[in-house]
Amino acid sequence: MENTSYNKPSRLRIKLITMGETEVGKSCVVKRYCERRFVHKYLTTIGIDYGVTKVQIKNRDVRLNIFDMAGHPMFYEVRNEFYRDAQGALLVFDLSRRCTFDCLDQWLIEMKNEMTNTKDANNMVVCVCGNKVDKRRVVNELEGRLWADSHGFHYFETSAQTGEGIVEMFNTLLGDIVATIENGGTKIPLDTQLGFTKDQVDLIHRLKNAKYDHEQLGVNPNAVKEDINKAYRRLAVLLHPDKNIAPGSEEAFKILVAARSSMLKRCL
Ligand SMILES: Nc1nc2c(ncn2[C@@H]2O[C@H](COP(=O)(O)OP(=O)(O)OP(=O)(O)O)[C@@H](O)[C@H]2O)c(=O)[nH]1
Ligand SMILES: [Mg+2]
Repeated sequence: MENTSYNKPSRLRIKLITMGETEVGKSCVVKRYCERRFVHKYLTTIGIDYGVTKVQIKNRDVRLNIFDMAGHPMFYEVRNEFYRDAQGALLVFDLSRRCTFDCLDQWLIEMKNEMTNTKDANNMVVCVCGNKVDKRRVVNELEGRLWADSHGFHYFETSAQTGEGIVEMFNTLLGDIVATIENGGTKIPLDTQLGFTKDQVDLIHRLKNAKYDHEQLGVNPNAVKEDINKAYRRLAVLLHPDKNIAPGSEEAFKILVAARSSMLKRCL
């Protein structure tokens, strides 16, 4: 029999869900994309909000079904049924509230528990959305990107209030879902390597924030010349400009050099 769904680029149906703590702005992000407007007044989602919209992605007509979940724990029993068969998810946190970022792991656990088919869970396209970028942030972009990157997810920073980043995020998410469908349902792994590792970022953070030179170098306060130089060489490799393009690495390298000099001076 002729495979009409392949010959004729028929209308696709996509199921998208939103996840994330209550009040992070999930409903507002969806509204901004679908209706191009913003609602200041907070109206918590009761269980689930369903919406459908038609979009064009990669020259294909797409019927987009959005299941906007309530983030509050009391609605768990209602929302848990809607994970099944979802092809994509917006995992939203509020850049101005750290606890909503710290909870992202919990949302992944809930998603994996509810998506009984592991294959579906692994092929789900996920966009991590740091929302409320218009407010004073407490989670920095690097932390967000690293978390998303380590899970093979996209990362976007958005504001449902101003509209910043919203269209780009949906275009990327939906484009990837369509690509997954066209690939027979298997997600194409993301090439989201940041070009640096968590160890490198942690080192930059330590060098900038540690109070004493020995803490910066990660050695004993009474370390001998040999240990100081050994620690220095190991860390210098991690910060080498050819190997580390993480933001702040140049400044961190200068701090490292200064820490080594001051410790060596005390050894004389
Ligand atoms: N400043 C600012 N406020 C926002 C933004 N997005 C949402 N809000 C506000 O945050 C509050 C919560 O937004 P909702 O979209 O209802 O949050 P939700 O994540 O859907 O919450 P639940 O349905 O309870 O899970 C509302 O008062 C919004 O006006 C944003 O980008 N910037
Ligand atoms: Mg909501």
